Amino acid sequence: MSSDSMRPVLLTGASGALGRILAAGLTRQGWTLRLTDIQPFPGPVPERAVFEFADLADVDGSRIRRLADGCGMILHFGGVSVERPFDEVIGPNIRGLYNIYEAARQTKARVLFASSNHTVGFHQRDEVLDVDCTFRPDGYYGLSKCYGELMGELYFAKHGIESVLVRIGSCFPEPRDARMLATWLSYDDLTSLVVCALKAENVGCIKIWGTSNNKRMTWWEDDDRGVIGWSPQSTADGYADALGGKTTGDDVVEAHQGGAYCRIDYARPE
Ligand code: 15L
Repeated sequence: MSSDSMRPVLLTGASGALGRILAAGLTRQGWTLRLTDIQPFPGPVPERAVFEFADLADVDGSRIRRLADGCGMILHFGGVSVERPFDEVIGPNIRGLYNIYEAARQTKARVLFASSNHTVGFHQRDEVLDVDCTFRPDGYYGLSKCYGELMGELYFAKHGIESVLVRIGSCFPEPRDARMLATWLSYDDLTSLVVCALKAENVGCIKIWGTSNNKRMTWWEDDDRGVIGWSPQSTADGYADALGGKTTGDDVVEAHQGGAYCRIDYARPE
């Protein structure tokens, strides 16, 4: 069942970079949002939105459940969003995921889970992957995103809770280096993806590569975007001349899709 624009949508991680883009973009398009984060919302809360603090890692997940009550969909952008030590990741990204999916189960909401390319970061850059490729996380953060995707699959198989699992590449205003010629996702394409996920009927549990229409460098193909009718309009291709040479010179970083995340604590003997 699609989420109608009369029902509120819960957005976690609302105070983060992508949360703020979505809060602004979705309310402009007429969606009513419940925003939540452990950090205060920077700047004025948009019209058609309310903000409430919540800690995803709370052992008692009742606050998230209350926030999700009556929502058609949970856009889950909260949690640790970069590589961090295990003890920092476990609360928000492991316990937090459980709280989100329990809230979805009890309220029958669809989940859009902001997963990451770091679920597959240790694949080589000369591979072209489809969404059912082997997980190769490049750190504890990427590993927590694998867990999130599997949580989505569990809750669909066992409870029929629908999920749109989006493996986001690099979502920034513009691509910043040669790697992002493959991984870039524009803010407009992110917003249109979320709107497609909100409007689609019966999605099941699907996986989508969250990148713009980058053709000059492509590592990822064959996903489920057709199920929600998403077609990204931006492309990093026009940045190829400016950024093609912007590499690090580090063998481990440049060999792998996850880039710099692969290098963190890397100790494998060559
Ligand atoms: C991510 O998953 C991060 O959230 C983001 O900050 C970037 O590092 C991005 O991946 C990337 O791989 O460029």
